[in-house]
Amino acid sequence: MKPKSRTSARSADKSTIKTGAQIIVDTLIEQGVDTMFGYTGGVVLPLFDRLYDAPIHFINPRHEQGGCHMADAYARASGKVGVMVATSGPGACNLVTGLATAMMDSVPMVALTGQVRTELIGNDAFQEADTTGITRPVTKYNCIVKDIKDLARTIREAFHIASTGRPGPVLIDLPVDVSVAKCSTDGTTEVDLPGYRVRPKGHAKQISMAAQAINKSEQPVLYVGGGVISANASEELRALAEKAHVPVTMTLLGLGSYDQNKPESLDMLGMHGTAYANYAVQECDLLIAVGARFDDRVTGKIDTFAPNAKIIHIDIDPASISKNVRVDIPVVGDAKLILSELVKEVEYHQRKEWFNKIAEWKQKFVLRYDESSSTVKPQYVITELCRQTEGQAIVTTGVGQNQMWAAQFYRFSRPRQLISSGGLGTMGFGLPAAIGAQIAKPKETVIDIDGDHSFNMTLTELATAVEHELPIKVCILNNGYMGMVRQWQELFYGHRYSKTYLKNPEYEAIACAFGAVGITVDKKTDVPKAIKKMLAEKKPCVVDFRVEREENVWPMVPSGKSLDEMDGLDILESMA
Ligand SMILES: Cc1ncc(C[n+]2csc(CCOP(=O)(O)OP(=O)(O)O)c2C)c(N)n1
Ligand SMILES: [Mg+2]
Repeated sequence: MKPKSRTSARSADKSTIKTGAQIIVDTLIEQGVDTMFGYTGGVVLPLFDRLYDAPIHFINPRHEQGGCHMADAYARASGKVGVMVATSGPGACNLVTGLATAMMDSVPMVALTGQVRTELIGNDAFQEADTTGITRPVTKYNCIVKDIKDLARTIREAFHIASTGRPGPVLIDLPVDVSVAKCSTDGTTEVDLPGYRVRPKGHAKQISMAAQAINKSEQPVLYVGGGVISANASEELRALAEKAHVPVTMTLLGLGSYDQNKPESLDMLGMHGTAYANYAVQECDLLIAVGARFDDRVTGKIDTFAPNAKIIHIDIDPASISKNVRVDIPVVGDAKLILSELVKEVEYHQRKEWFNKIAEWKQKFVLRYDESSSTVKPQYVITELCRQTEGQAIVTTGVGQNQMWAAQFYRFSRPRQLISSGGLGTMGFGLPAAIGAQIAKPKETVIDIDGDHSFNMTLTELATAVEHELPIKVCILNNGYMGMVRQWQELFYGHRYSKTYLKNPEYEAIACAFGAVGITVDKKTDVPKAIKKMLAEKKPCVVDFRVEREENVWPMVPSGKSLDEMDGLDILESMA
C-alpha cells in the first residue's frame, strides 16, 4: 500500500528549474549520499550524465547483483543507507537477488531503476520489465514516479522508509521522460507520511513487566539478533547483560552485538550453534529475545523450542511478534531505547547454579576440530585468521559450511564486524560484500571467508576490487564441493553426492588475470605464512586454501529436530 504523503508548503523564492536527473542527484546529496553503486544503460543515461561530475564516489560493479550486495554490505558496515542504481529491464531484474537478500536481513537500501518512457509502459518496449511488480515482494516499499513534481519527495520518503522502523530496501522506478522533464523545486525537505508511523518508544508498562520477569527469573537467557546491531544497541545490551547478570546467545546476524570474549557469551545458537547455547535455551525459564525473529534455523522444532520458558520479545516490527513462537511479554519499539529503560529497572542476581551449569556445558562442549590432522582443516584456517588479525577484521562470508565455520571459529567482539547473508543465504554474497564493506571502512582489514562455489558465482567482481585498489582479502575454503549440500547428502541421502561436485578453476591464476594477488595453500604448515603475506598485501588478494574435502560442520540440529537433539557431539568430544 502506498503511504500517503504530505509535504510542507513551498516557498516560491527558493524555487529553481531543474531536470528530473538533476533533482535525483541533488536529493541524493541532500540525503547525505556520498557513495553509491550502479551500472549504466539506455534509460538511465540522463541520470548518469548528471553523475559525471557530481560529488559522489561512484562504484561500478561488473554485474548489478554484485552492485546490490556491495550497497547492502556498505549499509551493514557503515549504518548508512546503501544506494544502487540500475537500468531498466535486465539491469533491474539483476537486482532481485540483492534486494531479497537485503529484505530478509532488514538492511536499509535505496535502489533506483530506470524505466522506459511513461507512454511506452505496457507496450513490451525495448528493455521494459514490470520492475515494481517483480520487486514488490522483495522490497519494504516500492513505487514508480510518473510525474516529475513527485520526484524529490518520493526519494526523501524512500530514504525515510528504508532507514526507520524495521529497515529494508526501497526501490524507485524512474521512467526516462521524468528524468529529462523540467520542473521548479521548492526547497522543501520534510517528510510527512501519516500512513507510516514508527513508534520507537516502548510501552512503559510492558517494559516494567519485562524487568519484573527478569528479576524473578532463575535461569534467564538473552537471545539476540541482527536488530540489536541495526538499532546500534550493543552498549545497552552489554549494560543489561552485566547489570542483570544474564548469559547472551546470538543469531548469525546478531554475532558481534555482544563481545564473544566476555564470560556471559554463549556464542551462536541454532542449527550449527554451540551445544551450550542450545542447551541453555532449552533449559531456560525466561528467554529475552531482542531484535530477533525466531527463524527456523534458530528454533529447530517449534513445538519443543524453549519448552520451560516465558518469552519476552523486544522488536521494532509488531508483525514479527508471536509470528513463529507465542510470546508472553511483547515490547514493541526501538531496542536501544527499550534496553536502556530496562537497564534502570533490573537488579543484579548471582544465579550461581545457572552459571555453574552453563560453565559445565561450555567446558564439555567446546567447539573443536581435529588439530592433529595433517590436512588443511577449514576451522584451522579461520582460527589462524582470527589469531593473526587479533579478532579485529571485518568478515564477510559465502554461504554453506564456510559461513558456519566463520561464525563458529572467528571471535567477534563488536557490532558490524560480521557481514553475512543470513535470511536468504545467498551464495555469491561474500566478495561483493567485502568490496562494499571495504569502501565503507577503508582503514579496516576486510576478509571474505568464502566457499569455492559461492565465490564462483560473483568472482567477476574481482575486477571492481582491482579497479578501486581495495586491499580486500578473499580466503576460499576450497573443498571442491558444495560442501554444505554434500554434508546433507552424506548424512541424509546415503552418501549419494548428486551434482555437488563441479570442476573449479585455478583461483590463483584467476586472481592474477584480474590483476589481484593469488596464493595457493595445500600444506597445513604453509597456512600461517600465507595468511601473513595476505594481510600485508595492498592489492586485493585471493588465497585458495585446499582444505579437507569431506569435513563436516558440527554440531548439527537436523531439520525438524529440537535444539537439544544435536548430532556430532560425540565426534567433538572424541577430539578432546
Ligand atoms: C544462490 C544460491 N544457490 C544455491 C544455494 C543452495 N546452497 C546452499 S549451500 C550450497 C553449497 C555452497 O558451496 P560452497 O560455496 O563451496 O560452500 P561450502 O559449503 O563448500 O563451504 C548451496 C548450493 C544457495 N544458498 N544460494
Ligand atoms: Mg565448497
